[in-house]
Amino acid sequence: MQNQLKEVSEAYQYLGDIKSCELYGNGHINTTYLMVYKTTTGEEKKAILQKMNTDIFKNPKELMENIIGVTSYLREKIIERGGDPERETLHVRKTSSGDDYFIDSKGDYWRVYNFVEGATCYDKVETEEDFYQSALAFGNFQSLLAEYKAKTLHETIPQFHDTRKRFNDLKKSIEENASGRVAEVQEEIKFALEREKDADVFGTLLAENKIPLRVTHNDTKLNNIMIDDETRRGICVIDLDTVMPGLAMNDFGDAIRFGANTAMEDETDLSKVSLDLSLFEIYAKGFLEGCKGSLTQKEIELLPMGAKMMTYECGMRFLADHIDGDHYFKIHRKNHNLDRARCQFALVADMEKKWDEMKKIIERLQNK
Ligand code: ADP
Ligand code: GN1
Ligand code: MG
Repeated sequence: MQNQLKEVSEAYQYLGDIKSCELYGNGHINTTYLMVYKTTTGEEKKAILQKMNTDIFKNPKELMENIIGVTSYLREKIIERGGDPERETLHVRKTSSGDDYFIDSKGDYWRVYNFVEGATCYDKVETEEDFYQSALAFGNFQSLLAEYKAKTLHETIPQFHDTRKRFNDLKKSIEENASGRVAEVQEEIKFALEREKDADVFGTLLAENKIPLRVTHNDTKLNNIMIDDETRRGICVIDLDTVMPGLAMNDFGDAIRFGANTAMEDETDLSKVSLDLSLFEIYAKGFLEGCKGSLTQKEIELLPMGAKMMTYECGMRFLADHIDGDHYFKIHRKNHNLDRARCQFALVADMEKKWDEMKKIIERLQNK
């Protein structure tokens, strides 16, 4: 690994003298490093170095084309509005030879981003205001990209939020039972299979043209947004690997799944897991404001379903990965994916209990 990092740092040597490169952040997919370097003028600077996960993103060239396209577009919009593009969007740093990424001698793909200074990614909501600001920012991200040419975007992970596909994938994992764990997770399997009809809700509405495809982020958890340490605004949306055509309700829903849970995503004490209705309302308000009136009545009405759908889908993905033997999400302890799946399903169950209240909150906001 040291040799590999040395080779990569040489590819970016023009940035300056690399002082350190340490693992960083809590993402489940890429391998992220904080790189500290000294510029030729002696200034100490930071950058984010990432080894892209090419098992998951099978076409890193297309993935980087998406990211360059989206970040260049956002950059112009931010400049038009008098903002600071270095802090308000990701910016891919080129290699010494002018490429957007580096392929090392092992065939691994690397990229470097500007480090967003003076801002923090949170793994748990600390204040309601922060959560509201993150909702505004994710809503705004969607409205900023409303006119982006969706056709130019590659599908970086096919059928990423096709819940029916995720359901079928889970069934396949159960049949294959690669890790021999199926017998131990019967209760979780039952929970997922019992809700099969939910898996088709959005797919059916899409097929009937009742909801639109938009350019969405598709991975809107709280630690994919940077909150400015001073202004407390959601300053920069990060983790753009899954920006592609998707559903507004899913961007809303994934943020609720992660941020409006009273517990962490991998909490093992399920009595701590529940939907915080007050956070649900605050996020819905911020998201609608950020989307600036662009959502249809149907989309707004379906926001509670987005929250339930993303939680159910994510639970199935964690469970399938546990059954497969933990190849997709990074794990940090035994049964980590199972703990995550249980937690998602406990949250789904709580949403089902609070369903009428969730719907009433959205109706109230809709009629304001
Ligand atoms: P993953 O796909 O694995 O989730 P991310 O792109 O979300 O990877 O990065 C993982 C973490 O690294 C983020 O949650 C954040 O804490 C940190 N991070 C990523 N990009 C930046 C950046 N440009 N500036 C500061 N921190 C960043
Ligand atoms: C992954 O990359 P990260 O950690 O921000 C995953 C999301 C899941 C999330 C669950 C590309 O997000 O879809 O909702 O974990 N990203 C990918 O925490 O699969
Ligand atoms: Mg991330």
